[in-house]
Amino acid sequence: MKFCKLLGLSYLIWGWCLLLVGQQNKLATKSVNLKNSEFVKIPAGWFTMGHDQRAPDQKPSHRIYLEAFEIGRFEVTNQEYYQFWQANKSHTPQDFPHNIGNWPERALEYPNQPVVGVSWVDAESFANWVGGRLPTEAEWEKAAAGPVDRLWPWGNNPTTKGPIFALANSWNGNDQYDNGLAPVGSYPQGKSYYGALDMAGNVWEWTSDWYSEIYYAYSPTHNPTGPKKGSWRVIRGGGWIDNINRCTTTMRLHLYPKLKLSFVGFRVLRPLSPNSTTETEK
Ligand SMILES: [Ca+2]
Ligand SMILES: [Ca+2]
Repeated sequence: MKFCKLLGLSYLIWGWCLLLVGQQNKLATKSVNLKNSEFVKIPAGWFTMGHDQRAPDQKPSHRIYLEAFEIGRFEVTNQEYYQFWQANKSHTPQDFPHNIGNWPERALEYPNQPVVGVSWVDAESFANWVGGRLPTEAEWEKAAAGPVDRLWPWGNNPTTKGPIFALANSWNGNDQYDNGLAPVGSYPQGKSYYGALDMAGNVWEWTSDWYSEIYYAYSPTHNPTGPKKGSWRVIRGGGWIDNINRCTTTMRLHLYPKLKLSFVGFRVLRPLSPNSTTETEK
């Protein structure tokens, strides 16, 4: 626990150094083209959230029922965010001249890398602009772990050694993208039960929930949306700066929503009709 808090504090200090508070202007309503094929469907049904052998804020593991939804197969890319940024003239990502690059130059040079340096508000605004929203913690975890309770999106072993077997972009992962971002979808063998990619590693992903370390003790069983208020928003999945053991489906970290960091991005969720197929037991 102390180790986790220290890591969280170091992220926080680093984050404040990189902080940019964006101007929030009223957004245009034009939509960007996101293909249906870039979303994966998650049927309504139950899954197990949390993990009794991991950090205290992941306990207790508990059964959760979610209505059907679809979630981005990929993390939102520079190319997609660039359209939003151009249309709205606001929500400008942070510059990282020493590694990731400056905006918008990096969007044009690396269109398929995940957008980073975006605040929670930037992420939620983009998601709304394309007709969606950020996933809740529960939705994110179900999309990553599936109904089969995987600790990593692909299974219960962290990885197989060697670059051609890499399943995620993590720190010192021998995954061909050490110390930086990988284009989204670079590890197809690391896909989740439902087919979502990079749910472990590459970038941490904003969720819509406020953070509470004791939330799992009193969470509702159906469609939980997190505490009603808080100071930090939850990020999930680990990133390129994290060891693979931190890139699990149950790992929780929290950040001030205005922070714009080089290892935090997001993906978009869209609700599905209640008539969508219910999960069958597997
Ligand atoms: Ca790496
Ligand atoms: Ca990710």
